Amino acid sequence: MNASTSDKVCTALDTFRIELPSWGFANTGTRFGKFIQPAAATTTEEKFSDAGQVHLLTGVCPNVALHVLWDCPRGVQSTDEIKGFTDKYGVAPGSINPNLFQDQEYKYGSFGNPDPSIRERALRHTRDSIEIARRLHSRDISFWFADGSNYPGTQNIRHRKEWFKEALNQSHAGLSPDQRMLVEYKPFEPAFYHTDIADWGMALILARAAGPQAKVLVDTGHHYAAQNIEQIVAWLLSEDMLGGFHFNDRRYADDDLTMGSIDPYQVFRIFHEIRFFQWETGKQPDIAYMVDQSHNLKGKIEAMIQTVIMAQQLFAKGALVDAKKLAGAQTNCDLITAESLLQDAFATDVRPAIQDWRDSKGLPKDPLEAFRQSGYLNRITKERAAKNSHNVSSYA
Ligand code: RM4
Ligand code: MN
Ligand code: MN
Repeated sequence: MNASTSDKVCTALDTFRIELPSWGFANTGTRFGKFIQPAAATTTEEKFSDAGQVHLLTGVCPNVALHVLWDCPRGVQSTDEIKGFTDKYGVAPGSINPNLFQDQEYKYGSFGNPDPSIRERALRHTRDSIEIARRLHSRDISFWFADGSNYPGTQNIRHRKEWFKEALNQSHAGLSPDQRMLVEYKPFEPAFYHTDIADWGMALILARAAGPQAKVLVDTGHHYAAQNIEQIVAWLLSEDMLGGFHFNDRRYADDDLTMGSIDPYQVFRIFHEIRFFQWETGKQPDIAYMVDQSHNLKGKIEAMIQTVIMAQQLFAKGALVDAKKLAGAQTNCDLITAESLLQDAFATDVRPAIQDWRDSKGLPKDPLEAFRQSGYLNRITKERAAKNSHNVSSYA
């Protein structure tokens, strides 16, 4: 690798940060069961502690996303305790995720529920979540809705859409000027006939209706197989409506596997579209990069470190595409040249340059090995094992 290539990698990495999900450190499973890990985090404090380790060793994960029902058991009152974790563990609260799917009341939906009193309850939870975000100095409130129906004819799709518009608009009214609202979409699960916000077009319409501080969140696992995700990204960028990502990989559905484990080229193409947009327009879109994964079988902290390493590699490769040459090749319809520019960047081994970058920041060259050497896992396994043997987390 020549010096200018490694410069490009380093400059790109300087700008790259990725937020970790608190729930990625907790015991999770499938609808068939959970395999309990003795070292899994069961309290919010333990989640901060584990995320702090990932940040300590990678240097690029200063924030932890929180799920209100799982991480703020006392609602707004929980913020006093959580505030103290930032200094203690070196990571600050990131996006706040209202939980509008777990309570019994939400059986037929939250903002899309035909019962106005349940919609009102969902709105109250949303307002509390915005207040939690304000107290924790979190900018983004990130909405994912499980709303939908399982059988044809059982719900009025148009009415539900209007209820969503109304409630998201009312939620938006409660934001502080510096806060944002991210609207996530997902085609199916848990609803298997219709989902109220099933795709990026629906999320876009609802985000626009909500107000100027609302943007769309792309969870890479929330698409039908073979859907062109980078095209969605390109469209959202050009509409100034891309707010952030939930990264994970999948083979079949919303599998929540490790980023880049199945199709790293997909993530590369997403990063490339973002870089290309920046190069062409000179704009710096405000995009929150976040992980949304559930490590059922892998060790949770190791899986998270592995994810961050992969994210950095793919982001760095995305920065190696020669945008000027690519623009020329596209204009001339020089197909092989254009495609090769992407393929060559993707094929570049950026790992040595990333190691140098880590070294220059005083970070371990191999964060995974450093974690294994640190003794942290042994310590928490001893501390948490007895408690975890009978503790089953609430997350699916
Ligand atoms: C959903 C969606 C949300 C996440 C929940 C746990 O499928 O991806 O972002 O918060 O799962
Ligand atoms: Mn998600
Ligand atoms: Mn998901």
